[in-house]
Amino acid sequence: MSNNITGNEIIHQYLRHNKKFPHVLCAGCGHGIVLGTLIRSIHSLGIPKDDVVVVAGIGCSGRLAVYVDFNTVHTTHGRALSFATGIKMSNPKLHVIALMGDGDALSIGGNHLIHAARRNIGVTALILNNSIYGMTGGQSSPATPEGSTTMTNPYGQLDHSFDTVELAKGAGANYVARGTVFHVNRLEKIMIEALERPGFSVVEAITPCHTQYGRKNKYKTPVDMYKWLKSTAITVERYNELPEEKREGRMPIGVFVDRGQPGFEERYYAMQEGFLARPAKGGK
Ligand SMILES: Cc1ncc(C[n+]2csc(CCOP(=O)(O)OP(=O)(O)O)c2C)c(N)n1
Ligand code: SF4
Repeated sequence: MSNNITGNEIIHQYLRHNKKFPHVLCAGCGHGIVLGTLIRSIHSLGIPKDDVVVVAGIGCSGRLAVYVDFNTVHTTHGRALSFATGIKMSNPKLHVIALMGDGDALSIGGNHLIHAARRNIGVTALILNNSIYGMTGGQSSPATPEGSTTMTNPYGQLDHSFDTVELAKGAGANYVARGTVFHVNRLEKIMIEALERPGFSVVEAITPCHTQYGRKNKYKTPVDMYKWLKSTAITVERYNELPEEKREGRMPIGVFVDRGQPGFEERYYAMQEGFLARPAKGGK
């Protein structure tokens, strides 16, 4: 199916416009752009709406599930992947997307993330990384860059920050990619691949939170934040060619892992079939 879908068609086909609008996102927030790429990816793959489940945690990012006309669950903070795992196991034909903020996925839900990756459950984890806890007022998250000013670290964040890609790679995710909301077409391409792949896919979408992060740091306006994404992001291929000293301050984007291994649910049901095919004890 073509992904030439107009804004008007998106509104009528994919959004619950009569229930949940106007939306809660600040002007300049990147979360809506991520949602747009997700909707267009699903549309261009021709996945029926009834076969899609968006499972979100709590946060500004978590609110996105409320707006879309798929099967949706707005779950508890940090537990989107537990719900998503149960849904995928009970009906493997569904496309299950766990939509989480960086606080949701890497802090309170960090343990679930590494074990979902280790297990390689067939879920797409979409992590909206805005470097901060947006909804609750700008506390530091594990993705807040070291040295940044936040509500809880007014003199600068002392902890090192997690690199989501390295974490997902190390834990064994099947497909790992990073994009930004400035590079929308590239992000959409990544999203399409992630939805098509078996096993556990992790897509980190870098999205600006001007309200809680940018204003306390060097990015006074939303435009400053988008300029920052434009100047910082570089394809992983180009990044790998750079000498070590030139990598400082650059953020590689693109696909980092693409293993194509079967998901946990596939292996589980294959094992079950194997058991069922065995002759009953005492039988001939
Ligand atoms: C168990 C639990 N702990 C804490 C909270 C409070 N809480 C709600 S949203 C949130 C942080 C959201 O940050 P993030 O996940 O990064 O998403 P964002 O709002 O930035 O999109 C927190 C701590 C909660 N709702 N439930
Ligand atoms: S607080 Fe930040 S993450 Fe939340 S809606 Fe506003 S800009 Fe977006």
